[in-house]
Amino acid sequence: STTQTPHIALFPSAGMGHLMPLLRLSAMLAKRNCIITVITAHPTVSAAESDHISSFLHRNPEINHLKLHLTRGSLIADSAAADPFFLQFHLINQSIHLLRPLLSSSSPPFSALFVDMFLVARTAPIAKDLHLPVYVVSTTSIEFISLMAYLPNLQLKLTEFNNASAEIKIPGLLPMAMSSFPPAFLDPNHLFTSIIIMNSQALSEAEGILMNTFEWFQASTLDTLNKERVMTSLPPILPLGPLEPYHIPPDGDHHYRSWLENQPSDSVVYISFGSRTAMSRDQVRELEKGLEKAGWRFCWNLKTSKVDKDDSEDVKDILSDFFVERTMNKGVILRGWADQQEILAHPAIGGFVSHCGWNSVMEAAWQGVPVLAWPQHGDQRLNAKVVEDAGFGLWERKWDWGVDGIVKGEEIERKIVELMTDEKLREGAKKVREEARKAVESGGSSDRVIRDVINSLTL
Ligand code: BUP
Repeated sequence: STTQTPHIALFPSAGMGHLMPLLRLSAMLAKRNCIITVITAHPTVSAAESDHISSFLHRNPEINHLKLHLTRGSLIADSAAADPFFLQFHLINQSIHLLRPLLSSSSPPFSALFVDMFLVARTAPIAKDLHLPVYVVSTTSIEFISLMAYLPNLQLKLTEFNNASAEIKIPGLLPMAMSSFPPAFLDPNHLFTSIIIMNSQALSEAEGILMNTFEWFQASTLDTLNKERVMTSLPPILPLGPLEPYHIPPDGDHHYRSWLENQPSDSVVYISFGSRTAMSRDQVRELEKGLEKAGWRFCWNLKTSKVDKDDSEDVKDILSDFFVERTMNKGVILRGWADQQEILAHPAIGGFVSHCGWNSVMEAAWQGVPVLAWPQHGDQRLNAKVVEDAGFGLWERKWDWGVDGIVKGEEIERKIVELMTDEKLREGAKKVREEARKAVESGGSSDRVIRDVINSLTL
């Protein structure tokens, strides 16, 4: 057989947490001489997504782009109330027949489809029909993918488990507390749950799951799942992370960059709850108190709505006057999109208060920044556990998901001080960084996985 350059179609779903990892993977594959076409659904939910797609393509002119124009078909009954990102997953799936012409008319022809985990069920049959191998791109942890894959089995017995202290045993993983599950999983009619159930059953259609993690980071879990094949519904898990971050210079005035330049090393706490978590006003007040009392410098990525287009309020209307006055020289507040990986890479950053979206976890690992885990929803509790187990994070379980209501300023103060002063944690984070870099360098475990995947497409 002749060796040829593979042409790979990458198809992300909705939200920055799904878009960024697929674009990172696209850039990595393009560097390794694959021909890359990114397929994106339009219109996007957030301005961050459309802006980012444009800048990314502008900076990577060798990457091709195809648009899938969503048809506003039949909306589901409670669409007004539904999470706009879940609704978008649903809309993309409804318009999925538009994918076939995009996949079949390309020149050179495609060699494979790499698709987001939330789109595999509807795209795999199309790809198979066109004789294209499918790889799933995971945007979450192994733990959450495994839970997804196992969810159809659990659904049958959910009433039995309807008890927060119960533990669930998923083959190949340590027992998980029922409280780690997204509460939506208890409701099979929830849009998020139904999307996950549909896609989890199709995971086995894929040649493998490309996972943003690395061998050293989760060695024993990978071993059990891949070697002992305890979960038949999962194809091989292919750890090729941390996905290499790229830098896109932000437009406009970003005073945080010059501010960071003037701070001593390891002196600043970076706070972010990701691209789609809006914090309540009461919780913002307590976080203000905690930050002020803790006394460390801070860089706070503040979001007050789920979709960025709605983030129109002025910082002055969100934060209290007292806080702004008293901490003026101590910190910066970020509004709008910032380059998080660039912030985490800055030597001034000494700790990260994070919701533990999986991309954020991997970025913290890549940069060796200790994490204070404060999961909010979805996969984040399971991710927080991974951070804690890997020895570079603290996790106060009773804070999660408002279990005890609003977390008080004094508690936040105590944990931030711990985060910034715990030497063991800092050492742990350095070690994780070191191993992460080893994994992606030439001959490292993740480098070998990428090579193998590319090779499998050139034969
Ligand atoms: Br906010 C923000 N700049 O201002 P996660 C986020 N990011 O670069 P999420 C920025 O978006 P899901 C900002 O570095 C990460 O790569 C951040 O993904 C970047 O959380 C990504 O961390 C966010 O996985 O997504 O957004 O909650 O819901 O899919 O977990």
